[in-house]
Amino acid sequence: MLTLYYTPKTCALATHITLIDAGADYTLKRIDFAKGEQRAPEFLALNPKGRVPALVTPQGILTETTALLTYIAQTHPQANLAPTEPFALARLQSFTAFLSSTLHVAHAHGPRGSRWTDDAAAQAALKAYVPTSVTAAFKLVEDTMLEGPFVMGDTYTIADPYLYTMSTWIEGDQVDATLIPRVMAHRQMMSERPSVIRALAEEA
Ligand SMILES: N[C@@H](CCC(=O)N[C@@H](CS)C(=O)NCC(=O)O)C(=O)O
Repeated sequence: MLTLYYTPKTCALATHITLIDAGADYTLKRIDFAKGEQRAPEFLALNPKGRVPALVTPQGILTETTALLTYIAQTHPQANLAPTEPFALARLQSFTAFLSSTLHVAHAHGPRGSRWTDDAAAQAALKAYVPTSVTAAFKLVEDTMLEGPFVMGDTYTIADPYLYTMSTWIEGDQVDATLIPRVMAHRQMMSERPSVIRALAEEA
């Protein structure tokens, strides 16, 4: 049994969808940001980073979406959610690492500027730049990474729920959707998948 700590409308959705895609045996624990539960002592004892997602496995707790997605794929090989051939797996990880380290970080400059500076004017500047920096990251995905119809081409992988999750933030980050039609088509396709519909219903 796996236990996913999540908060609705966050990057934890990617792991949640992947658990369903994998056919994993899982349970959910909701962390309420409005109540500051991510900084409560009980949660910090589990995940000192104070963030979601966190996944409790029989071997211990795992954090960082890229690690969680790979772990779920490799422990459920029958679901075929990640390649095993080294170059193909590295290409997949190159994509998920870009989402984690560039696109997600650009997004976080909006709601979480206090991670980088305590200067109110600097925080406002970081926030004001979000439409520019997040659009640039999505443009790179659109033009150079998304093979179509799935991220890695004809085969669905863990990259797909991860891109879908980030693409649900497009309107909030004031990204011009007309610049990224292939990303928007991928989002529409994903939103019709039973695993995505079920994950969203479980988080509602
Ligand atoms: N690099 C981490 C980022 C995790 C992260 O920043 N999660 C956000 C939600 S999308 C969070 O828990 N924020 C709570 C906070 O900053 O207080 C990952 O990819 O899992």
